[in-house]
Amino acid sequence: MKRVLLTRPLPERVIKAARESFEVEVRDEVAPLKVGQMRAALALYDGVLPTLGDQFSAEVFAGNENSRCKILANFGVGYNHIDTTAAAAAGVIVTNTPGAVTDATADIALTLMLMSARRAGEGERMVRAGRWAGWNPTQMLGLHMTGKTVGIVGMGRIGQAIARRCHYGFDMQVIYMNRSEKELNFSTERAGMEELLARSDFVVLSVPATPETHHLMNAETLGLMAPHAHLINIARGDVVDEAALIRALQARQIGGAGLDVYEHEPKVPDALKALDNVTLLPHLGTAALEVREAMGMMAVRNLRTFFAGKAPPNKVN
Ligand code: 8YV
Repeated sequence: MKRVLLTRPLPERVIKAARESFEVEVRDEVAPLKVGQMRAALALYDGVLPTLGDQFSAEVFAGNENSRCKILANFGVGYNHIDTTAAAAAGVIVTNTPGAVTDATADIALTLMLMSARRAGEGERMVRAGRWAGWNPTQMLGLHMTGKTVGIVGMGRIGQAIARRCHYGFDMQVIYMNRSEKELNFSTERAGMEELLARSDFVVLSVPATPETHHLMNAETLGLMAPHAHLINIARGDVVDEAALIRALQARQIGGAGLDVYEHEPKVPDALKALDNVTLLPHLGTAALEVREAMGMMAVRNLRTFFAGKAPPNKVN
């Protein structure tokens, strides 16, 4: 039987499914693996099911060209924590879990759009602190979302799911930026970054973290957003220059921001926490049991297919 390591305690159903096919070890810790532990994992297991935070960098693969482990079946769609080129060079294939995460992540984007536009976090803090003195007609006025324009940066599966929710649920106009044209069942407009930023009431980031998308939102691009517009990031922290965003929020240069991801997770700068015009979530994108189960089952399927000698369905390198 192949030996497989699950680097975190995953839902029971996933562990059970993995145990049906493999000799499984479940690491009972929530902290990410350290370099030495990743190197040991490559030597001791035939396959590893890593998660966000396990930084499989080039250093981990260096000198591991003949490692026992031949597959990293990542739990999640984003795999920027794995150096897939170094993995390939070491003879390790990498798979991910597209599809399983789509709806839940799109739901969190909409949650952040509404929370940011309608000042929900700020209002909740006010009630909890006993600072609410009663209703008045001009109190805590936010931005009305229905009928507005959303600019979606990255029109992959998640971007399209966000577009559908904005169109069907909120009657919004959808502009998007993407390498290729996407056909949806309703009218959308493909635009360049400058135009998208200037025209959008909401800018939603749903691109993978790559060298090209690193700090895509920076002092200059934030400066192109409308002063009432909200920036939503459900992608990866790297896509936004956090220091520039803090300055833009402090100066009230944009309407607000809703973040599920951060540049140095789980560190969230105090300057960001001190601001009222930003909604901060702890990377909740896929945090629902059935979603995490579906992600895990997909990763297990990738492992099973690979060990059956076939190409796994979600190979990325
Ligand atoms: C996951 C995510 O929770 O799928 C992704 O890329 O960002 C998340 O929502 C995480 O990756 C789990 O490893």
